[in-house]
Amino acid sequence: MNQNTIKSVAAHFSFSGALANIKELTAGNINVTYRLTYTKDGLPHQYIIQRINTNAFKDPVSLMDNVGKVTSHIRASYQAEGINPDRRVLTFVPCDNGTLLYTDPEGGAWRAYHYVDGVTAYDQIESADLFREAGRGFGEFQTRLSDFPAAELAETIPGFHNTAWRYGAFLRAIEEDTADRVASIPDDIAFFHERKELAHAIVSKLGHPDLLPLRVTHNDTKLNNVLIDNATGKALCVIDLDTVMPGSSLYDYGDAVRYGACTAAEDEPDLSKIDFDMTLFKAFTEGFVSATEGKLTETEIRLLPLGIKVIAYELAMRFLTDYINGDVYFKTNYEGHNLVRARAQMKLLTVVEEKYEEMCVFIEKILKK
Ligand code: GN1
Ligand code: MG
Repeated sequence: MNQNTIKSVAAHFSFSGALANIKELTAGNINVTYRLTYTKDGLPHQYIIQRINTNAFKDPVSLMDNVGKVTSHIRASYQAEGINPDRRVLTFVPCDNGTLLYTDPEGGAWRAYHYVDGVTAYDQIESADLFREAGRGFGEFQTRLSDFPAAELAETIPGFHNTAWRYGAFLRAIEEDTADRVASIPDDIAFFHERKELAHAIVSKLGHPDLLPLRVTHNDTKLNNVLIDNATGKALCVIDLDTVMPGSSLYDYGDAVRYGACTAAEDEPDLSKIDFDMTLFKAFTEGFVSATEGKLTETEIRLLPLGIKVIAYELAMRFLTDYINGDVYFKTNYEGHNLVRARAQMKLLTVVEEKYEEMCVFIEKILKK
């Protein structure tokens, strides 16, 4: 996107000082993100400005409404404990229409927030202590929103973690075969049919208050969505709140472990590098369970490992569905990128299946403590 476009969008937000620098940040798969540096009285002020992908998020107004409500709730909960919330929750910047959303003349939807300094969003983690912290961070997010009325939140992407619905979308993509790719991937497709019971394993139980209650969930708990304080190594702030919706805690837990305990990148083409690190699994689980103490039901805790399986299945299937559809949803960097991503997640799922019993044994130990 050209710099003048960014400048003209930025002019609609109440940023402090004069714009000095624009840098694109390329980590996300969905939105387009820039870091803006302003200077005022010789001091830098940094902001993030993002164009919301309205192909993925059809209703940016409701999305920003969710984000506003959730961040206010979390901010108030820190203030009530006398904790400064500035680095614990994102602070959004209003634009000149008084809301958190600016719509440009072409219909592009933009929002902005204060950049949190002195933190790292890790793409990969090797230290168990850091991953334990990430578990605490996402667990704390769950806990701080446990008294938020889930029904007040809009579903920003309907059916987002409804794995059964995702399986239906996969079947439709195969049926339509718009990009003419189905014939070349029979084994990949069979992989999902063979495990079709996973599509229903969580959704069929969700909504029962004593078993799997409906909760306010983040729904995109990749490691790089929790900011870790460089000075203390502690989890500070959960970011990327676009998919905060009512959902199951198992998906939040499962997605974080799927991503963080994998020994390779999410799109690693060399499948031999993909393994699942049990030490990291244990560390995250300890952090998450301790930060949600008293909030999760025994059934939820017992089913945490199922969350890892189901989310790996779901994401692998989403990548493959997008490949079949001709790469219309996820940003891709090269031809076949979605197929590589799908195969990496499929390999990860097979490893998770092998280690599943061991994970369940660990959970039983935690429950007995
Ligand atoms: C997308 O853009 P990013 O990285 O925050 C996707 C997630 C996937 C993830 C896989 C709205 O998230 O569901 O798990 O890619 N977000 C959306 O990397 O579809
Ligand atoms: Mg995201």
